[in-house]
Amino acid sequence: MAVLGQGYVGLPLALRAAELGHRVVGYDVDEERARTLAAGTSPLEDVSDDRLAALLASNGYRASYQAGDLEGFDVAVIAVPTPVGADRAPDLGYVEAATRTLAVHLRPGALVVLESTTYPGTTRKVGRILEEVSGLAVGRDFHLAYSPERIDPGNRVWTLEATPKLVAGIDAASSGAALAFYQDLVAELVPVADVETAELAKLLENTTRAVNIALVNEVTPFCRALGVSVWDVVAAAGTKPYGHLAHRPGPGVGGHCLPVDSLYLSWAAGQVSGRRLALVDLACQVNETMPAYVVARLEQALTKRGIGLAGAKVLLLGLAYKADSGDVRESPAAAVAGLLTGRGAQVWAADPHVPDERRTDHRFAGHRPAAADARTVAAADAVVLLADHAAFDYELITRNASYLLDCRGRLPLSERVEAL
Ligand code: SAJ
Repeated sequence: MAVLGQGYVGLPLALRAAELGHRVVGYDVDEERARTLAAGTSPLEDVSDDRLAALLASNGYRASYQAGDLEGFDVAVIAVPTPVGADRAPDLGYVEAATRTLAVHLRPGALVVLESTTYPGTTRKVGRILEEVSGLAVGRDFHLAYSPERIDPGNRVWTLEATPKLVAGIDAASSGAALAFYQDLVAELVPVADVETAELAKLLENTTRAVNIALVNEVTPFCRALGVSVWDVVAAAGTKPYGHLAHRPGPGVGGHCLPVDSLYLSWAAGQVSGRRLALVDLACQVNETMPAYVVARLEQALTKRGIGLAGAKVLLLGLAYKADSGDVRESPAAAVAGLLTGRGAQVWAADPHVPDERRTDHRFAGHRPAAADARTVAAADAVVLLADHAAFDYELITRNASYLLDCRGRLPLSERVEAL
């Protein structure tokens, strides 16, 4: 079988299938990634080198960037990125390219499954490309299904195997083939009526989360004006054992899931029904205002200390989009850094999970990499906690910071430590 895309979704799936006896080609267009994998080095914290090496040695798994290695696949899973373009509309470029590559090697009787998060209609579009390139007929000559990925990097409880998996075929035979493929890979399969339902369910899962986060983000300035801690309000509401799902404010909603999936959902609604989802678009806007709110709070605090934002030395802690991650995609830290340098602040940033070479967002351009050590913390006019990595020494930081704005509600408050 083949898995196209060897990232945080495709690689765990490929190795799991190999461990269950499939002979798997892990295909990636990134030659460097394919070579690294072939050499036994895992690019993922969730996949050990030992596990990879064992499957390479047993020939259960093979990494490749050569499309010819896809020849003769019986099952192929497409797990490539589905970002938004500069126009904030879905960009299916990776999906279409992977599909065209795969189609050349499509043979009768094969099963193709799309796992990438996408808008309703994409799986059928994949089917049309497969037909166009191969000359085969979807349904009649090959099976086609959709099964959205639910990989949560770093989650040791809800692993690939443990997380219920939605599966929908474009017809009954395709559903059957896909269910047969996944049944040994995951503990619980959830057959779904059709591919559009499965595509939409995945978008709804993540958009629900983004909208709920937007609600607590929107309530944050109100709590501040009221003179109450939004963190106390959230914690108190969170004690309700039914009908309430606690979410926490933050400096913004990053990652390649929530902000992107919300845009896919609203865009799709606009395309199909002529009307985007106003609530979802507003939630995205609210989440996108949080970096400016963080900077406004910082400016208030510095002004109170007789320090103007222009020229102020600000140390950012955590550039990743969330704690204990090294992923900076859509990270609100980039927006905060850009706003601060735009206002003339001198910005330092410490993030042990994000090496300098990954700070490529243009808004990081004006900042200086730093360590969260006592001297650096003490030298800053203000410290801002954006991603609350476990790796930070919070006792040292709070002891040495002249002012700290905690955007994650993690630290005890004092006259030098404030929270959103
Ligand atoms: N965030 C908040 N407040 C919250 C929760 C998250 O501000 O209460 C922020 C995070 O800091 C981050 C962004 O939202 O910037 C997204 O955080 P996330 O915890 O949702 O993490 P993701 O983006 O990795 O989301 C993934 C999703 N999983 C899949 O799509 C398979 C999401 O459905 C999961 O709920 C989430 O992981 C998870 O629970 O870890």
